[in-house]
Amino acid sequence: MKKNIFVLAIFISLALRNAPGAENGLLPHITNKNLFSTAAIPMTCIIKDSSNIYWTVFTSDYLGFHEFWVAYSHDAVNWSRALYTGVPVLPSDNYQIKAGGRQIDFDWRGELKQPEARQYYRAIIDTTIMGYTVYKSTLYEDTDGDGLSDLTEDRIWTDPNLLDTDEDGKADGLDQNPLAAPAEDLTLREKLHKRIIEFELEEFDTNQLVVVEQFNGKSMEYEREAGLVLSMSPGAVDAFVEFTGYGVPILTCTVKDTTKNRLKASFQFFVAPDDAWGYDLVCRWSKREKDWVGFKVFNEWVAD
Ligand SMILES: [Ca+2]
Ligand SMILES: [Ca+2]
Repeated sequence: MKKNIFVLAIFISLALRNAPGAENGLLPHITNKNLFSTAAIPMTCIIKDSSNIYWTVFTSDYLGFHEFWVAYSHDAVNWSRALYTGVPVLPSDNYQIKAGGRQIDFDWRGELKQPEARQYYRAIIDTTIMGYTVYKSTLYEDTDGDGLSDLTEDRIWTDPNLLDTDEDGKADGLDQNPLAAPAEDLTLREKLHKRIIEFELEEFDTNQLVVVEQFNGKSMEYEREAGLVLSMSPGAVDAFVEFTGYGVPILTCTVKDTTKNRLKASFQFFVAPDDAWGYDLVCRWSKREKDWVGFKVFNEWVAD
């Protein structure tokens, strides 16, 4: 059970870990820190279109939800980068996927399994539709030339007309935190917020996009092994959930001062109202050890 492991783990890992330095130069197609690496494309299904171009179709929750992605090839050996389709994977027995000259059609066969629809929280999914058509041109369309298609930027709330949405010198397609520039002069409370969020991101074992709610109105980058992090103000988080529905993990960590130079943090991991957990902790900053010490975790809770 994650909860018990977590209590032990936070003591050990927070104590051992040094604050990591920001890592720049994230390259798409080479590392998996932002865009998919071609090497990581799973060849689960390969179809050929009328122009003899091969298409592989696979599913991923890289941009938050379980959706179809494609890549194409002229020889079925060397593949393009992964292209996001925005088509949700719905619970059905079979799909029929057809690559035409200009479009790719995704059709569900058989009844959608409504009881299983819980994992498809997306508000904008119309489950009465039995299929989607995606025009190939929309898969590549990248108005600002930052390496992310307009379709992708629509999903992750970056500006499709601006190469570098957060103006930190890293183009959106090379930026693991495309909505937040690195922050300087963090207060102790903000540093603890960042430390706890990064600890939880380390524990999170997929590359699914996560949203982090800004603390203290401070937009900041968070280090993570793989996958995007979207830093949003509390108001933007509400709007994001309203627009996309539930399903994308939202991490919140507020920090308050307590007596005796201690800080109290409250962490929350939210996916949906019935799928959330959190805890409080106290600790203090040791000037001598230049690290957080004396962790005490309490008030652990799980939504039911
Ligand atoms: Ca773009
Ligand atoms: Ca940027």
